[in-house]
Parts: sequence; C-alpha cells; structure tokens
Amino acid sequence: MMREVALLAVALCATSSLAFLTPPPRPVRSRCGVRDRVLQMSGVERNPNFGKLMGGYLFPEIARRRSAFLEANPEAKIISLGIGDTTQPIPPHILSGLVHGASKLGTPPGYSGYGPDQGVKDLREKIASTLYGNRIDPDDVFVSDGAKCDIGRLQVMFGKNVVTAVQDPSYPVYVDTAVIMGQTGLINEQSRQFDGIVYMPCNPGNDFFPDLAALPQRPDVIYFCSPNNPTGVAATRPQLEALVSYAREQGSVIVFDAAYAPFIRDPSLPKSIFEIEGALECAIEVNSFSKYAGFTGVRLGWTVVPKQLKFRDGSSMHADFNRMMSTTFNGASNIVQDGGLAILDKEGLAEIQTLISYYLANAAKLRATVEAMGYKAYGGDNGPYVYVDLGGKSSWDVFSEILEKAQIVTTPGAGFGPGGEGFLRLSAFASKENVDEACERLQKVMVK
Ligand code: PL4
Repeated sequence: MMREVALLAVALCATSSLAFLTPPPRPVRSRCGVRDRVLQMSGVERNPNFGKLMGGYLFPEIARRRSAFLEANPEAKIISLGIGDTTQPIPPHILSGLVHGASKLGTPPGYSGYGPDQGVKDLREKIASTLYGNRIDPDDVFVSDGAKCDIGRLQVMFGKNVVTAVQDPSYPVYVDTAVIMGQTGLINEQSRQFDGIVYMPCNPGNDFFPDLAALPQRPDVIYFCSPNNPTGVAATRPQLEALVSYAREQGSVIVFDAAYAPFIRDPSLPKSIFEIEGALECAIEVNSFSKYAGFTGVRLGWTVVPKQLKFRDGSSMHADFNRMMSTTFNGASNIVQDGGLAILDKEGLAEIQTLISYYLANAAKLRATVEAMGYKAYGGDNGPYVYVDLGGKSSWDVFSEILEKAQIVTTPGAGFGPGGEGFLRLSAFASKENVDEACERLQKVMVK
C-alpha cells in the first residue's frame, strides 16, 4: 500500500510538471506540495532598465567567446591580452601585510570583527598622506572593496534624475550603471548611444580630450578616467584644469577614475584630480589597489568624497555617500586592509614600482610591435593599455580574426562605446613570456 501511494505521488508530480510547461503567471502550489521553481514565473516585475542594456556586460562576453573558442579548439594555446587582470604574484612585503592581517585574527588581542564602514583610520590617513600629500582630509576617504563597486554605489547615490556624461570610449561600467539606474532612454540603433547620456568623443583627432564647449547638454555627473581605459592615454594638466573649470562653471560633479594613476611615468601628468586647483569643490575620485599591487582578486579600493561638495539644495554629498556606505557596505575586509597598509609602506611602494615597470615594459613591446607593422597606436607609456587604430576595420571582426588565427584574446574598442569602434585594446597585464609570444603571433596575422 505504501509503495502504491509513493508511486501515485511520483506520477502526480510528473503530471504536474508537464502541466507547467506553459507557465502560469503566478507561482502555484503543485499537487505534490512542492513549488516547481524552474518552470514558474514569479509575480515580481522586472526592472525595465535591464531590458535597455544591449546584450551582456562586455567582459563576461569576451570570456564567453574565449571559452567557446577553446571548446571548439581544445588544443589552442590561448594568450590573453584581453581583460585587464593582473598576472604577477603579490610581492613579499605586501604579502606579509596580508599574512599579518590574517594571523592576528587567531589571537585574542589581534582579533577584530566588523570594522568601521568607511575603513580603518590608519589606512584612511595613510592614503591621504602617502598618495595625496595631505591635499585631502582622511575623513573624506572611504575605503572599499574596489573602484567598480564604488562606481555602482555612486550611481545609486546620484539616483535616476541626473544627466551622466562619459568619455567615448570609456570603461563600460559608467554607462551600464547609468542605464540600470534609469537615467537613460533606449539605445539608438544607429548611433549606438543611449538617449540621455552625454557622450564626449575622445580620439586621436582631439588628443583624447573632449571639446567641452561643444557638448549638447549640461551634464550633472562627468565620469572621467585618466589614464584612460581603453585608450591608455593620460590627460595633461591643462586638460584637467579645463575639465575642472568647466565643471565649476556648469555646477557639474566630476567622478574621476584614477584606477591606473600609478602607471603614470611622465612627471608633468597629474595622478589625481585633486592636484588641480578647485577640484575639492567639484570632484570625487574613485581609486583602487587592484592594478598595481595585484589586488584584482584581493579587492581593495577607495573613494574620496570631499566635504566641500554639495547638492543643488545645499545638502552634503559626503553625508549621503557616508549613508550609502553605512547602509549597504560593512567595511573592507580587515585582512585586506592590512595588505593596503603594507602597500603604502616604503617597501611596498618600491615593490609596486617594480610591478608597474614590468607591465609597462610589456606595453612598450606591444606598441612597438604593432607600430612596426604600420598601425597607429596610442597609450602604453603612462597606462597599461595599448590602443590600436585598425584603419577602419570592425573591432569585433578583428577580435575574432586574431582569436581564430593567433589564439590571442584582445578587447574590441566597440565594447567601450561607439567611439571605440575601429580600435583594438591590448592589455599589458600578461607575463613577459606571453607578451613576447603574442608579439610573434600578431606579426603573422596583423600584417597590413
Ligand atoms: C573586468 C577604469 C578592467 N571584471 O578592481 P576594481 O573594481 O578596483 O577596478 C575596476 C576598474 C575600475 N575602473 C576602471 C577599470 O578599467 C577597472 C577594471 N577594468 C578592464 O579590463 O577594463 C577589468 C575588467 C572586471 C570589471 O568589470 O571591472
């Protein structure tokens, strides 16, 4: 009898799952009393802004294409010059900071639980003094789990009623988060621009700096990255002075992404927007230890929101960002913050210079290789990316050709906005051996 009941239950379950092949609009309890979560729709309305985004996020898409190629060609020896992810080990002094941070958690006096949402005082002070020469107040530093996460938090803080401006091309997170927040309309299929975003063209014709006087609309928030991703070009002091002056005139706020600042080797180029007079009244800076301390997986960054910054109604941006952090973030990992303190020691700073020199040597080799083949190339001297002009070719086509013929992953410029079409980004975050090999392979497939 028990066996019959069990069989009946299984049969009912099977029938009920068949019945759900055409899913009902609301979750319904099956006769087995178990919800069939796979086939049912919830009653939750989708955030319509996600429907505006075109396809997936750029970098998972690159990873997907790489995996698909590898699946079809399991013997392929792929070299990645694509996603800007560090490859070299964390140097000893910086590593000892992480080890120290972890070990002290095993001792009663060294143990700590939740820390301050804004980061430990020592690290905020050390960032302000070592990296900003005390130009900023340590209280204005918010230590975080990385620049990308902070860009998302800033977008939530600004909300949906602001007009965002971006360099075109730029790191896709600025535009995608603006879309998700509801700041934009739909994408224009022809121009590949989102309605509501102010695109600031940056290309060789304007020395990669936008004509601010020609912008079609006054932006509220200007995302500006220097050294830029993907072009690898760093803005000059006069250019940043013009940007600050424009923002002050227009009452706009600059979100300055300085994630690659330590790659700047030319002493005349500013590493922070706060080197520019007047920036404390109109700029926020997002920053990160990811790219030069090998912390892409460790996760540690910071954002500087000066107390001087005010919204139109006179309220404080610093107070709102603080509210944002304390409501949605529980502080960066205590272990990792010890790693950050070690980066800013004399020994740590020397170690990162060695790492940066290593990646910049790769960049120089990549740039020289493509230039020797007759391509115009930019960046790579004060930033870790080389930006190659493809002479009118489609960047996704060249991406696919290089993947198929040379088994090298690159990043198509079009992924960074319509202004990036016709360009290819090569990342220098690879081992020297891989860069040497990649240059040999590129010489065979990119011949003009
Ligand atoms: C792939 C201008 C890379 N999954 O590590 P974070 O969060 O402190 O910094 C991220 C970041 C911030 N600002 C700029 C950047 O270029 C990046 C990282 N960009 C790239 O190849 O363009 C890594 C991309 C990663 C991502 O989506 O960020």
